[in-house]
Amino acid sequence: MYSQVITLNEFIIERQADFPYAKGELTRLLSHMGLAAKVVNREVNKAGLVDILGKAGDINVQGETQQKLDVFANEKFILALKGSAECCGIASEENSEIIKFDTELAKNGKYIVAIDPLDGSSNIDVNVSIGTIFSIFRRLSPVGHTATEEDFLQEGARQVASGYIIYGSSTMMVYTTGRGVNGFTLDSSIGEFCLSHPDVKTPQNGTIYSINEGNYIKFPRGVKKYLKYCQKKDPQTKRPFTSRYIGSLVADFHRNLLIGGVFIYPKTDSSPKGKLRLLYEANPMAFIIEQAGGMATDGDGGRIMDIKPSDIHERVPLYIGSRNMVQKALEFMKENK
Ligand code: AHM
Ligand code: MG
Repeated sequence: MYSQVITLNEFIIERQADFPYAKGELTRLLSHMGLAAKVVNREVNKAGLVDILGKAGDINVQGETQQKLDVFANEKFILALKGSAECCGIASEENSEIIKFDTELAKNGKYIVAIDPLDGSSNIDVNVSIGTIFSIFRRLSPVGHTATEEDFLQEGARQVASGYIIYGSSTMMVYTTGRGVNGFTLDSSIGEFCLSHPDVKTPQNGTIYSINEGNYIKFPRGVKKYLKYCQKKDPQTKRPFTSRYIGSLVADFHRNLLIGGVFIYPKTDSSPKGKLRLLYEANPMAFIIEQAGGMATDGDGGRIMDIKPSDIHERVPLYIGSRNMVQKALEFMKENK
């Protein structure tokens, strides 16, 4: 049976019409992200062959040094974004400073990108899902010059697009430009991301909570109490909830987005800002969850996307997912200060 397949590129070109003044720059940028994702996906799929193909640092048959996968992913996304000619700079988890492109073409790019090229990298060696997370802003500095740090220190509410790629049992790209959330699954037989999850909406209520309970002793009182609430039997609210934690933000987030749940990475006494990074982990996911009808806060009631960053690698506590679950967790936080 023939059914109409919409590829990522067709979809983003079609969607350009949603922005009457758009000149196709964001479209090109997003399609370059999709291309780099395919290259990284190919390498991720080979990760299990490391004993055959060689470890990071080894020389392969072509005389090239094998790279660590996160370094490889970082390079591929940087190359793709530089080549897109729409992006003038990048902030990456892999680089302590921002990367300012200095070619004439790139200096004329209107956008900057914050990226975690390979999130959940501790899961690579054990064949568990990993991902890429990205966030796109319009630059503040004048076009024609190199990017500045201020370009990256904007509130998440000013993102023009964000997304993630999950390298899992299938590879998907999920993104938003502020007009809903759409997901594309990579069909490796044709090498294209195809629209598989149009207009994703996350359930208002879920039955999954995702948190690293190994850190329980260090959690704020409100989180401890919320966890007890999740575990308490109450058929009316479908409790006890199910605990699911992969340790790859992209994979935990993706599951909860589709079937409903809450993901929490709270602050602790030893990490007063939590672990996750605002620019390339919390903000892009917050944009997606809000567009899907969910919610993202820092646990003190502040909206993630309202935070004005002061450092490109700053961390933030993250409570994200189904609206009613996040709100309930916040209630516990407020009552147990
Ligand atoms: P990474 O960017 O170094 O991979 O760390 C981020 C990851 C997230 O994907 C995940 O949610 C979290 O760290 C897991 O941390 P922990 O092992 O402390 O639970
Ligand atoms: Mg990360």
